[in-house]
Order: sequence, then C-alpha cells, then structure tokens
Amino acid sequence: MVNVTVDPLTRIEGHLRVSTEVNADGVITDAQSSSVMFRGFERILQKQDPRDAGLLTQKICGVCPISHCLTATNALDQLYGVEDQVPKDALVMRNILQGLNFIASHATHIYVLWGPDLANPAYKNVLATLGDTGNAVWKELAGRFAPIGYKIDGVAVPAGTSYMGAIPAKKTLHEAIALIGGRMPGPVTPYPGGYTYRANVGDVVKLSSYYLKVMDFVSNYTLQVPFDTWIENTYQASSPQKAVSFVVEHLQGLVDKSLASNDFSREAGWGDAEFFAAFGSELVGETLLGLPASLKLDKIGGYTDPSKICFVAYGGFYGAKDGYDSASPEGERVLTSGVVGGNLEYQKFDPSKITESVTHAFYDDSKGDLHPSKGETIPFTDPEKISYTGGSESRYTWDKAPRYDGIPGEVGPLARMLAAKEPLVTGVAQALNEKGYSAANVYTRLLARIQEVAVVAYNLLNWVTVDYDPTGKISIPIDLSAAKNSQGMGLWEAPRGALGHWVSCDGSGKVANYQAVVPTTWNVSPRDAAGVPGPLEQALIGSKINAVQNILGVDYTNPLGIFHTGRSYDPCIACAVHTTDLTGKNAPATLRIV
Ligand code: NFE
Ligand code: MG
Repeated sequence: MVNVTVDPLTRIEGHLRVSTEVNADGVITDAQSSSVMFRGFERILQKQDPRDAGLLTQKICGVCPISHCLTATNALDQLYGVEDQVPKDALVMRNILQGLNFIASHATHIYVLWGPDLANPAYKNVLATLGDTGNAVWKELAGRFAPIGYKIDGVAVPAGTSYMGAIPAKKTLHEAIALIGGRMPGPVTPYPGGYTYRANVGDVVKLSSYYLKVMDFVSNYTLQVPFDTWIENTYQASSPQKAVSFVVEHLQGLVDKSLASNDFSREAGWGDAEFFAAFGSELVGETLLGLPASLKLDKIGGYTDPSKICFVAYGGFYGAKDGYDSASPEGERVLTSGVVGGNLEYQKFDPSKITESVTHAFYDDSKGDLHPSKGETIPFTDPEKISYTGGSESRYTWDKAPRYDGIPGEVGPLARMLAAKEPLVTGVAQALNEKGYSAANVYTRLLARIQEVAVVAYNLLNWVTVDYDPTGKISIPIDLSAAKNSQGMGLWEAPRGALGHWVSCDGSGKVANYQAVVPTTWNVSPRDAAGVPGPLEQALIGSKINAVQNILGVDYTNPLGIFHTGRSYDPCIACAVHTTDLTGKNAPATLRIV
C-alpha cells in the first residue's frame, strides 16, 4: 500500500489536501479530504446588523459572491417577513445577476481549472499507442486545453485555443455583472425587499450585447450545433431517451466522417462539448459510437455504494412558472429542488432533514449533529489537536460534514440537472446506471456543468429580453423592527451547488446566530459520526489513480485519477470553511506541503 497525498490540490479555490492509500494495482482503497484552513464567517456575523449579512457573507468568496449575497438576501426577506412581497422585477434582476455568475464560474471551471488535466502528458503516452487516431486526438486535447506556461517533457506547449478563448468571455461576464451589481466581485445591489438598482432600457441593451459576445464564444468554441437546435433537442426534449438519441446521432455523424480522415478539429464539427461528450466516456464513445478508445472518465469518481450517497438540490432561479413568487416552494423554481437517491430514485426535498456533523472536524461536537438553524461553529484553538495525518478515525479537517436525512449528499450541476429531470443529463446518468456504472462520475459531473451553461444561457436571454420590465417596481420598504426575535432561512443554488444560510436575531434585532452550509462543505466533507465518508472521499475510494484505467501501469507520481476526481466537484475551500485568522490563534501550528 502506498500513501499518495496531494497537498495542495491546485486549480481549485482554497486549500484542499487529499490523502489516499493506493494498492499495488493502482486502485485507491482509502481517502481523506482535508480543508486545511480555518475561516470564521459565521462568528463574524454574530452581533451584526442583519442587513449587512449580504455584504459580509459575499466576502466568503470571490468566485461565488453573488450566491452568498442572494442566499443571505433570501434569508433576510424571510427575517423581515417580506418573502412573499418582493417585486417580480427585483427577482428577475437577481436571476440575471446569478445567471451571469453561473456561466462565468462554469466557464472558469471547464476551461481553466478542470480542462488543463486533459493535456496531462499521460494522455499523450496512452494515445501514442493508438497510432494516427490517437495522435490526432492528442493534438486536439493539447491544442485546446493546455494552460498558459505549460511544458511537456521540458518543451513549451502553446496555451490551448479554448483556454485562451474562455478568459475574455469571463471578462465580458464580469462587466455585465458589474453593470447591474455595482461591481464584481462583491455586488452591492441585492437587498431584502428587492433590489437597489433599477436597470434602464440602455442597461438592457448593454446586457443583450454582452450576452451576444459570450454566445459568440460558445458557438465558436464550445458547441458546433446551433444553440437553439441544441436546446430544443436536449433541454426541451420530451424524454431523456430522445435527448440522448439526438446527441448520439449527432456525434455518430461526426465520428463517421472523422474516423477515416483522423480530423477531429473544430472545423470538422467537433466543438469542445462534442469532443468531450464522445471521447470522455467509455459507454458513449466506445460502446455507443464505436470509437476505438476513450478517456473512460465515466469509470472514475463514482460511488460504489448507492445507499450511502444522494444528490441534493435546494432549487435556484425564480421563474414564470411560479409567477415570480419569492416565497413559493423551491420546487417551482427554474432549477427545481429535489433529492435523488444513489440509484436515481426521487424524493421531495425537506430542509428539516439537513444536519451537520463535526465528529471528524476540528470543532466542539459536544451537542452532536445539529440542524443549521441551531448550528454552532466553535473551533479548536489548541494547535496540538490539529493534525491532518491521523487517518480516517481521527479529526482531520476544518470542513463540517453536512448530511441529508443522515446520508452524504453530492451537490452541484449534476445534482441540479437530476433533480430538475433535465433530459440529456438524466438520460446519460440513467443509461450509465443501467449498465452498472455509477450514475455520478467525472464524466457526468462535467457533462452536467456544460449542459447547465446551456440551460442557464437559454433562460438568461428570456430574463433580460422578455421578463424584465425596466419600468416595474424594484423594491418594497422593510420594517427594521421585524428582525427582533425573528429568524430566516435562505435556500438557493450557487454554481457549485446547494447553498443555505440560516439567521436568527435577538430581542434587539442583532444577529444572534448565523450558519452557512455551503456546496463545497457538502462535497468535500469528512466522515460523519457513523464513520461514513463524504462524497469526494467515496468517489476516490475504488477509483484508479492513472490515466485510462491505469492502462500503462501504475505511476504514483502522476495520480491523474485523483486530480480529475477532486477537481470534478469544482471545490472551493474558501466557501466550504467560510478569514484566515490573522492572529494565528486558530490556525494550524504547522503546515507541511507534501
Ligand atoms: Ni467559493 Fe461557492 C459556489 C458557494 S462553494 S465558490 O459556487 O456558495 O462551495
Ligand atoms: Mg458553515
């Protein structure tokens, strides 16, 4: 058994340590995920004026500040008792702000954080064994996804075309957010009872032009099918089977044309989405399309015991379906709420079933597992008690362990697409599940993130050009005294998954308790009181550590399986553990970079 520790796991946000035991066959047999930084936002919020919660919590993270601000604002709408009175146009503005951030965050993940792993030299070596076809595939992988300043075997590789294209697209999205949010990161416009800026007709025109600029990137790089055709046949397909058939037929056309010529270029019809959809998966690429080989990303990062995992979505984006009612059940939102079991069985989401366990984290656990409305954040302050190397039975992280009805929950685009029954992702997950694969794996997580960009982009255009009325009401007044002895719960979706804030105020109307349960807290959680590993840990255990199922043998020094799996959740540790303590009192005494 060899200990393979990646610390820090780079190309994510924040500081994550992944420690694994790997057997002689290169299969991971045990894993611990450790967030190695204490943050204390929940404590910072105590005794504050609740109206500042949106501004303060958005400083948790520069990647998803909008989600924290909007989740806090949701909780405050409830705290002040106005959650059923927020004007429609304010809700549409909140949607637009969030939608822009979803696309920016996903583009960053797909192209700048996760994508560069596709240019890992291990793929060059594997693909070289497949002759001309393999070499042609490698040319596309490196040519599109290599990061800036990259070298292979000491030789500089130019930055990938898709990688370089994504960066200006992100800039455009941030300009759009700043237009209606005041700035990015850290927008200032969402406020309990509505929104503080009324976008005018000129802003709407500018938003539309920013949208068109971003869609230029999508049609030049990501997707070679016209966007409307893609949406009609996937997101709006009448069944998961129809969505999968549409995509498989489209890909089959490309494969039939390109296999003979070994031309898998964009010019030959292979957008990044098409390329990933076909070559990423054994089931889709090899079994359904007849490709000679694939990256087999559907065979890593899966769950071996479906009874120990579920997929959780709180629901995000207000919609016409519920008449833009901010107080309507989350199930009526554009991306619905829902809980889906490990074998894809559906349940209704019930927020009373959320708890956090800290038996394996560096916090006081004398009160047992608590619902977030009663949650506590009492960090260990004795450096002697903080160690990341004690193994699975020990405390080894600053990340709490959220559970749904006692079960670890994966949150994020895959959970959302499943909960919303989005036809394409649901169809692919069902097909994998039926063939004995885990429905969740590195492939489906990425496919879901790509498809969610399409789903959000489609809705975004409607919010901007149809649903938003620049002459509509944008806010209602709030009664500040309503906060006294009041409580609020905000449930929303951040790019990385389900986000909840719980606030309660004392008799003077100041914050008595504030708890944030954040997407990455769910995904990279440690063991719980019952010893059940968190989602990332489960996904690592049983996975092979090297490229394409260790086809070239075992190499402990390039554990691509760990990189792919860890990054597939798009972890953000800044969010998960919510300010570095500058006094150093609560920080680990030593930090060893392995
Ligand atoms: Ni810091 Fe965040 C998102 C939130 S993460 S990026 O998306 O909320 O867990
Ligand atoms: Mg928390």
